[in-house]
Amino acid sequence: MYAQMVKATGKGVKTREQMDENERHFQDRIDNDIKIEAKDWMPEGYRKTLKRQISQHAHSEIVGQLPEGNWITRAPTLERKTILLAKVQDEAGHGLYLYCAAETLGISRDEMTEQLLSGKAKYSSIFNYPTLTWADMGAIGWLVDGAAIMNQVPLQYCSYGPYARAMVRICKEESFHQRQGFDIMNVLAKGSEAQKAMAQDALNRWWWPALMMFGPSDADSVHSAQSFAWNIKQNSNDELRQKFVDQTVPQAEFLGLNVPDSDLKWNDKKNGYDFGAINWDEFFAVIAGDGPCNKERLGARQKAWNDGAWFREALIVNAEKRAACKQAAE
Ligand code: FAQ
Repeated sequence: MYAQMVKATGKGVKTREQMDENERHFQDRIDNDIKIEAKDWMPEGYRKTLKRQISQHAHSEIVGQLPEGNWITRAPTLERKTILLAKVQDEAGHGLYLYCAAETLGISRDEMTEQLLSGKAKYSSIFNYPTLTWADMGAIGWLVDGAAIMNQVPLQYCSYGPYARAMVRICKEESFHQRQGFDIMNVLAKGSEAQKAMAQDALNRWWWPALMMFGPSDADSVHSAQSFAWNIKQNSNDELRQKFVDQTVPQAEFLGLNVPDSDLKWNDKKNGYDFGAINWDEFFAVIAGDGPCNKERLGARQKAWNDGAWFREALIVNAEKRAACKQAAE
């Protein structure tokens, strides 16, 4: 229903009359909530959009390990260390499910990696900010995983089966991540003055980048109209951002921390918060490669790729030897 609504108005989205027979049949399946599977016919644009979004999502999970990975050796207790280690491992798992989902569309892991390392493929803007204190582990779990869940819950119901199914487990794990982050913030916010100040400082630094995670404003979102029509997206960037603000502000109040936005105000009429202007210049600079840590993040991924070259070669040689042995035995 929603898809049809947007389809009629979306820029560049074909009307029913402009579609050929295959496209009409495909759209009927989408509109009837029938999942599209890897071997089904699909418009090239649908395949391309999904390859782009799923691979960028996978890259975000993998690059997203880096800011928190930095803190595994510095976690304040053994318990916090094991929790953080498990979380960072979960993110690696999410990346792998997502790479597998993207592969079903006909793109290889090597191609996706090449696109990440060459800068052709994006990853989430949020991971280009530094993690300066332990409170950043709290802020990332609470705000970044919180924003990720807000965006990913609807993706469980998106039209592409492999992506939707990957999201189910990912969302469950993100929920644990969000809670552990909130728990870190809660302990710090209820701790000494210095700990509370550390929590406030982390909130100050992560709040606005977390709001940017939802993507450009609806007016500037180039892919939304078509993604609505194909039921890849079910909520707009601004809708999800608003939901996130409405959900998170009361949590900050519970923690006794101040959201760093002097324009933040409850609006009875819309039953939600009004909030200040986002610095879109900063967002576009970060996604163009000019954030505080872009070079460091890509440098780390490049190093991991180079360091793993001997292992990839060994795997190929091993596979060839095994195949030769099998052939000789036949
Ligand atoms: N960062 O037309 P739209 C996580 C790009 S997972 C960078 O609105 P769309 C877990 C966009 O790609 C976080 N680039 O695009 C975790 C496009 O450029 P392109 C990742 C962004 O696709 C937690 C251009 O701007 N989640 O955090 C961003 O319809 C903690 C125009 O934008 C996902 O990827 C951004 N924030 O909507 C891990 C979810 N926003 O490709 C470790 C799946 C937009 O044409 C620790 N993705 N761009 O060159 C989505 O839902 C969508 O792709 C959106 C963007 C909503 C992100």
